Amino acid sequence: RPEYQKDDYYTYEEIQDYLKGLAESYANRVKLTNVGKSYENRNLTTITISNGDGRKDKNVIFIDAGFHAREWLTHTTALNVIDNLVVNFEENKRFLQDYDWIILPLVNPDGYTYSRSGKKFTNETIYCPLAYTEDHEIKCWRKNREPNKYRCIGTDLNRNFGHGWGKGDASSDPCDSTFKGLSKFSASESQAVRRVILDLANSGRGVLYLSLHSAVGKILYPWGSEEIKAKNYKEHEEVVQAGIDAMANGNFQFPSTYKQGPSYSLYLAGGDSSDYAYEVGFPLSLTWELPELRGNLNFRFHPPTYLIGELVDETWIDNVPLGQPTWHHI
Ligand code: 0X9
Ligand code: ZN
Repeated sequence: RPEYQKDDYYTYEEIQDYLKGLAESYANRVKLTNVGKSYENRNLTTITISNGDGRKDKNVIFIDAGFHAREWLTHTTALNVIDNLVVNFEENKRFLQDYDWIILPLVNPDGYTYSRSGKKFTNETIYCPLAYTEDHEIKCWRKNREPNKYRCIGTDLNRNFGHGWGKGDASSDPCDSTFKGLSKFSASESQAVRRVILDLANSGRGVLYLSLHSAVGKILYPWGSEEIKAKNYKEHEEVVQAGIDAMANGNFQFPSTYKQGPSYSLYLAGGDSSDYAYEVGFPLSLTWELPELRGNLNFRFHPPTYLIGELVDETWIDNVPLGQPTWHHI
């Protein structure tokens, strides 16, 4: 049986192997779909997880991770969700009673692979500045790896979506870390995520979109491209606060101190994926910014491997009662 190891970061190949192993061992509850290819031709693979009861009309929770190459904790967290729903099925099957879950654990495999390729820093925590404009450190790479026409490499996939494209903190300079791309959805990776989002929105099954990022320690809801709160912001705040409270009350040495708010409260930036998912019909749409701190240690995007276990466990609290969330399409 494939078992998810929480003591190191998986490579792209290890993630693919892990997913394939699950599909073989749990064929009645797991389905893999290649939803696109990265610029360098790596597979973008979703895993669809059900309880195997054959119902095809359930609401869907769609989670993605790894938009930004350096945010290593995000795909690790996504793998932990997968592991809990598939391998720890007995403990968690109530979460699959009314929902199917679709998870895309690595949106930007080229950028991630590149960010691991530095010789010097691979096993070491280094502090990357948030607004990184020059790629002095391979490990701090953020964008995809698609060359731009004249100079510099990479598009910021979380500035490449169609809603509010180019607004706020989104750059037109291909050398910047927040380069929005030559046009909306110019990157094959953002096209792939859009296809999944549209599929689920159009069928009316998509109820929660959750995009995992790091390392702000804040859970964000629309909008990010203008200073307006989502129409059903109260529903967002309720759902998010329940999660934040559960994590704060978890039995951890350093209880987390998440905040929440609309995306623009972090900074105004158009073209992100959660604004897009909300616009096209997901009634709940979140950007979950994992933390950069544990106790006194600030690790920003690269938690030391000994902390992986507690950081991912914190995000999966299964001893709270299942509430009855409500939502309204906008
Ligand atoms: O800038 C981003 O894409 C996200 N932060 S990160 O540090 N992970 O890069 C935040 C996106 C939130 N959305 C907006 N502010 N529009
Ligand atoms: Zn990010």
